[in-house]
Amino acid sequence: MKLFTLIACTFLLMVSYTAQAQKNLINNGSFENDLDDWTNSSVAKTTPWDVKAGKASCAIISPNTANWMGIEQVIRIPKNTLGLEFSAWLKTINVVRGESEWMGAVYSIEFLDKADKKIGDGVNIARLTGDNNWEQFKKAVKLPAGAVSFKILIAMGNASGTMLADDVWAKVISADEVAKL
Ligand SMILES: [Ca+2]
Repeated sequence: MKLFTLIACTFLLMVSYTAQAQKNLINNGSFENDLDDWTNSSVAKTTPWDVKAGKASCAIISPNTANWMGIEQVIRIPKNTLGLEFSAWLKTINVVRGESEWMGAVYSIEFLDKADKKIGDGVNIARLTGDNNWEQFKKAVKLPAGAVSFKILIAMGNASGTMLADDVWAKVISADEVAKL
């Protein structure tokens, strides 16, 4: 009986550890709650017509290449985190970028220090042009020194056309996974 209790407790601990590791740090990354928790959200809309999961996705429709039209979220990094994995499902329709190579339908991360200052150049996870069907873009990143939070950006960066996004995720990865990076 004692052994059974021990096994049951170990199992419960493992389940709760896994649940912790699998937690999405992004709020409303599914866009099921309209654009709640996203800043600068006036440049985007949620749509029920073309979704990856659930009942809604996020759409950014840009008429020309003159502006940066992006939504953002700043998230505090949990204590003792060594690395994070970012992912999102993206789709583009007829995206034409401006002159510079960094322009396009963009999914990027910036790490911020305790003064909310950007550390380094940021990490680009996807930069799309043209037509692309729903595809998941994923990148595991080792935390730079001094990073306290990260900013997630989904944007039509000086590009015209339509970008759709759904199931935006950021999760803590284990020391083993970070060692492999
Ligand atoms: Ca959704």
